[in-house]
Amino acid sequence: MESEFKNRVCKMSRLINGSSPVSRLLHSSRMPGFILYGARGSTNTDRVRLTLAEGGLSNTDYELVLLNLQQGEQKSKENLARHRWGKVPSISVPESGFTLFESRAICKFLARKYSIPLVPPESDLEATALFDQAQSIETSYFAPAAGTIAFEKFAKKFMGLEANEAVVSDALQSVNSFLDIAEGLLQEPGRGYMAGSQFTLVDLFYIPLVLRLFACGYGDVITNREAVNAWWNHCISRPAIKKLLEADKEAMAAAMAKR
Ligand SMILES: N[C@@H](CCC(=O)N[C@@H](CS)C(=O)NCC(=O)O)C(=O)O
Repeated sequence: MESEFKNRVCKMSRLINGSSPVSRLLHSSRMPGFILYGARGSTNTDRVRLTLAEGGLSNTDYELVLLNLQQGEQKSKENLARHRWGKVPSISVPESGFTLFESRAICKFLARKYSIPLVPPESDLEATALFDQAQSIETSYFAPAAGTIAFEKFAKKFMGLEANEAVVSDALQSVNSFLDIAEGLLQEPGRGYMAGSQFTLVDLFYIPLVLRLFACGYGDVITNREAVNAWWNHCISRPAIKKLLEADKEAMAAAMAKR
């Protein structure tokens, strides 16, 4: 445990010596060292990685442990101790023994821990309530339908299974209805983002599943709507997000070339 922690301390040193706001925070606070347990190609893991990228932390600054979902490593005794439902992602903080699962809860925890300015201050009751409302909208009305499409058209391919087109069609209808409402919302004066006038974690929460919609050939649900398309372009033009997505694309291309 001690050498594991020292290892992470070394990994963190580059960040501590840097000059970003996060670097300065780490310099003046206790060593954070945490492990993110995730999986390659997991949209829920990517939600956390995007949050860390926005905070200026890279995967050389924290430890990313990849579990092989095809081999069922998420159902191992060790992972079930961290995540009772046997899924990814989860995080653990070796220093304190603290563990946490559910991607959105992890993102919020990390944003607050590292002062990543993507959540409203809890002292601002109304901004926090609007943020919570926007998050609930994403989780309740968007993610289940978009996740169904991602599962049917993307994940099933890797499992050697056929997509159920009737299920896809229903889910696509739900995504379209959702985006019609989002289009109106984003057109409200002074809006532009899902929780208000500024980019927050809620916007970031959409990114992995919207990318899946594009990957499955349904990008027009975004590009056909003016305000939704503008919102999406703002989200993916953010330097940290752009950099991570480009790196992921290159890594994916390299992995495919090796096959
Ligand atoms: N609501 C959870 C969903 C977690 C989830 O479904 N993770 C998927 C990977 S994206 C998983 O672990 N699937 C494997 C399994 O269910 O066995 C979150 O936001 O973290």
